[in-house]
Amino acid sequence: MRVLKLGALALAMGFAMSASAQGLPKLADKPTYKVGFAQTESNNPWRIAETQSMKDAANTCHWDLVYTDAASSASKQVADVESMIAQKVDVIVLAPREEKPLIPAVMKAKKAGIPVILIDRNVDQSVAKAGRDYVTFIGSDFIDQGRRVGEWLVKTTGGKGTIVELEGTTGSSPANDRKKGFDDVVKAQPGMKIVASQSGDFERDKGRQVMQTLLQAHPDVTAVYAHNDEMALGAIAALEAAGKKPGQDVIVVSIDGTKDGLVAIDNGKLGASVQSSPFFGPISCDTIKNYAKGQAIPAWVKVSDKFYEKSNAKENMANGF
Ligand code: GZL
Repeated sequence: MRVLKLGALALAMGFAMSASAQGLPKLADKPTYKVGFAQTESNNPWRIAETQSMKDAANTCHWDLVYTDAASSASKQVADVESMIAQKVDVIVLAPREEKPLIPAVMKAKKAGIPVILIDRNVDQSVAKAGRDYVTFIGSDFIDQGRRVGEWLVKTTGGKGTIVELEGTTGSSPANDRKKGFDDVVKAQPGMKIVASQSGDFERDKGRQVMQTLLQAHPDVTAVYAHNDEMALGAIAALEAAGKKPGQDVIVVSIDGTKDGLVAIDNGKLGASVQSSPFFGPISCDTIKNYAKGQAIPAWVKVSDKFYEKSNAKENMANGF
C-alpha cells in the first residue's frame, strides 16, 4: 500500500511538475470562472456558430463570460486580450486571427498569471509553444483537411485540372495549413496545376469578387479549391454569372460543412467539403475544468472532421450551421 501511495504521489507530482516546471499559470479548481473569449470577427456563419457555442457553454458551465469581437482586426484582438488581462479574468480562450500578431498578447497573459487556451486557430509554434506559453491548441488538423480535399479532387478528375485556389485570411493557421495540405497533393500530379491563388478572407462576397477577377485571367479553369464554404459559394455565384456550370464544367471543393455548403453539395454545385467544427464551447468547458484539476492537457486537443460529398450530404444536413 505504501509503495502504491508513493507511486501515486510521484505521478501527481509529475503532472504538477510538468505544468509548473514549464511555467504555465495555474488555475484554481472552483465552481465558476471569469472566462475571456476573444473572437476574431463575425463575418460568416462559421464564426457566428462558434460564438454561439461559447455563449451556450457560458450558461452550462456557469462562466462569467467576457466576450470581445475583433471585427477582423488582429491589432484590435490584441487590445481585447490586454483588456481581459486588466480585468483579471481567470482564463483566456483565444482564436488568434493570425499566427504571429497575437503571440505578444499570449505572453502578456502568461506573465500576468492567466492561462490561455487556443481554440480553432493556432499561433506560430516556432515562437510560442503549447505546454509552455499556453495550455493547449484545441482544433482541427488543417493540413489534413487540405490533403483530403486534394485527394478527392485527384480521384474525381483522374489527376487533371487547371485550378484556382481561394485562400482564407492571410497569415491565419487554417489558411497556411489548408494551402500546404492541398498544394502538396496537387504538386505530385503532373496533370494538375494551380494557376492562381488569392485570399478572399473567408468571406462569401470577397470570394465572389476574387473569383470574378481570376476568371478573366483564367477562363480555362476546371476546378476551384476554396479554404471555406463561404468563399466556395461566392465562387459558384461568379462562375454562374460567367455562364459556367459549377459541378459540370468546373468542380468546386472546400472546407467547413456549413448548412449552405451541404445544400450546395446536395444540389451538385459543390463537389465536396471537409467538416471543420465550430462547436468549441463544450470542449473548452471540459479542458478548463481538467486543467484546474491538475490533469495533463495534451499540446493539441485534435478535433476530428467528417467528409461530405453527394452520397452523404442529405443525411448530414442537420450537422450544418
Ligand atoms: C477554422 C476557422 C475558419 C473557418 C472559416 O477553424 O478558423 O475561420 O474555416 C472561419 O469559415 O472564418
